[in-house]
Amino acid sequence: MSTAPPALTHTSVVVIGAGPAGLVVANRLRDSGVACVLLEAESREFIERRPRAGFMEEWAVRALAEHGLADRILEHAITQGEFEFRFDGERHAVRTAELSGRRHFVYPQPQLVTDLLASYVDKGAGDARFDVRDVRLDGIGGDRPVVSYTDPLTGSRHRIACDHVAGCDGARGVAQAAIPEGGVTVSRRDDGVAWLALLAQAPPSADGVVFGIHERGFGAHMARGPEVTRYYLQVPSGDTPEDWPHERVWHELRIRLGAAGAPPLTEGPLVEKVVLDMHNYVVEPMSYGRLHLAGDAAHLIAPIAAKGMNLAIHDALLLADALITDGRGSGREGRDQGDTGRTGGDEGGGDSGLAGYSQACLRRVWQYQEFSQWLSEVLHGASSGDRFRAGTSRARLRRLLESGPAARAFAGLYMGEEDGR
Ligand code: RFL
Repeated sequence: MSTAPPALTHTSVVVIGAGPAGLVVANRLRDSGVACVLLEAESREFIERRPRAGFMEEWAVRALAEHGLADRILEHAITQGEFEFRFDGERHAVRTAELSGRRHFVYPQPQLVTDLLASYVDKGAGDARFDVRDVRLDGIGGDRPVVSYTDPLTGSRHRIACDHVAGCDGARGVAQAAIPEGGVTVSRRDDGVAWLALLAQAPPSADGVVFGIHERGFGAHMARGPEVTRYYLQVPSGDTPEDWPHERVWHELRIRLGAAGAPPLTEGPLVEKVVLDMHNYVVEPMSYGRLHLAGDAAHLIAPIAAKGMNLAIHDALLLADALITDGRGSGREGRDQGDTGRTGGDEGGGDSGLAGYSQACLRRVWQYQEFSQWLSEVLHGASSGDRFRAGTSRARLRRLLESGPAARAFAGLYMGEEDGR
């Protein structure tokens, strides 16, 4: 990368955000010869360490593998095919692999980001710019958008004209906010609870996932690796991590995850402690003019059913395909010189791939949002303080433990269907 690029450069696609969504889009475009520039607000070192998701659905791993992006996952990830509910002091195994024919891959998100960066930047010599400041989008409703940013080293402003912008900058990015009032509809739902998300430097105390359902609140255990375990504790909205010192966390986890015959929890230092407000939103449509949102920028889903990263990958694969088709259709493959751009400013993308992008993603998005809401009620009903909700959520739980068809339907959704049903 030149240290002094001209004031206005041109590319086919500017990808904003180097999370799973942006990195999958950038890798696919680079591999298909579509010119793109990837802009990331944080440093490479930071995003390679930021802890988040851990579960990948099998279809997502297979889809990445088809594009040569899953070698390390297939080599290193462990797979899981069952989990446990604990309530009333008893343990109930749910054999999700047996019920659905699919497994979860346990692969930490920072590791996936590291792999995708290595593939795009180191192996593919893709154009990625880190630590960029004040990213701005202009002209997204027209046919030649411009993305500008400030270079952190020189302080100078750069402008990139492009055919399309992939807005992959997560829930707090600038892409969604750049859409003018009324351009899209945002539907929101607040689960009304908060979770304390914890990473413990301690070996797992069970083989995989344990969901503890308790009238004091929900608690969870998720094996992440031989020395690291993720835990969650439902906490009152408004609580801060400081309200939850080490002793209080472990005391509460022991109560909520306790059951006859369960091995004791192995304690360890809490290396991450964040409070998550469990809320959800969906932006419809996911495209506005030449801006196409993907991942958390387009839809946030509380990590109740571990769906967010999987949806981000799904969007990214579809968006990349549509952008590649668009690039081929208009003969712009590999173009890095500007022209006057297309005419006709096709709102939402005039080409069939891009025109269908939003609808193709939203089907899976709404399926996963619905499943997450359903599971949220199962997990939080007991502690709602409402006897009626506690009763109905217990009935849901019993049904899925006692009825074969209900268990199979649940496992299919929990593990993620190939076609997003
Ligand atoms: P990301 O990962 O947030 O990446 C967005 C990137 O954009 C950058 N950015 C900007 N760049 C340039 N200019 C700007 N103005 C920018 N503003 C932001 C950010 O620095 C970042 O690098 O979004 P993406 O790619 O859409 O991926 C979404 C996933 O990260 C998210 O859905 C998951 O982490 C959710 N999630 C889980 N999903 C799963 O599928 N399985 C899980 O097991 C799972 N566990 C979790 C989770 C999320 C969690 N938290 C922290 C909310 C567990 C937790 C605790």
